[in-house]
Amino acid sequence: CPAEPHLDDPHEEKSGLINMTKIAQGGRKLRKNWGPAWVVLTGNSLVFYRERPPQSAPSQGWAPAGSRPESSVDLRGAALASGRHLSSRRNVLHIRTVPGHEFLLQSDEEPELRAWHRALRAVIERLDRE
Ligand code: I3S
Repeated sequence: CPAEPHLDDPHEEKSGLINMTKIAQGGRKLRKNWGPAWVVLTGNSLVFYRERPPQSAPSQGWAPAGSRPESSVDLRGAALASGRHLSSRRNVLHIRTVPGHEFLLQSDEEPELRAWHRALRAVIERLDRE
């Protein structure tokens, strides 16, 4: 639909393996559980997989057939901030979605975290303008 081009926009903006923990679900604080996740940023959401989907899997656009995401959040209206006050780890990014789901993303590689920050900010700002 040309009037609302990003309402359901599954094209991949960025993907990669990054350390992640969920810290809140619907506004309720959760115990941290850091671990690597394969994260896919699309035109309107952030999708988490337990591991990288097999490269050989026949692709349906960005979503490899047969792989099921562990979770997925809508980024419309989400807030993005440094997570340095929320963790002792370095290079931490804090994401809070409108329904109150909160995540930390972390990489030991600063440029990697900066790239995620930029890509997420671009998607969230674009959704804000729509
Ligand atoms: O923010 P917290 O609660 O100090 O986070 C640390 C704890 O979750 C700790 O687990 P337990 O309290 O369940 O043992 C984790 O092992 C740490 O990694 C958490 O802190 P960092 O600073 O790594 O985000």
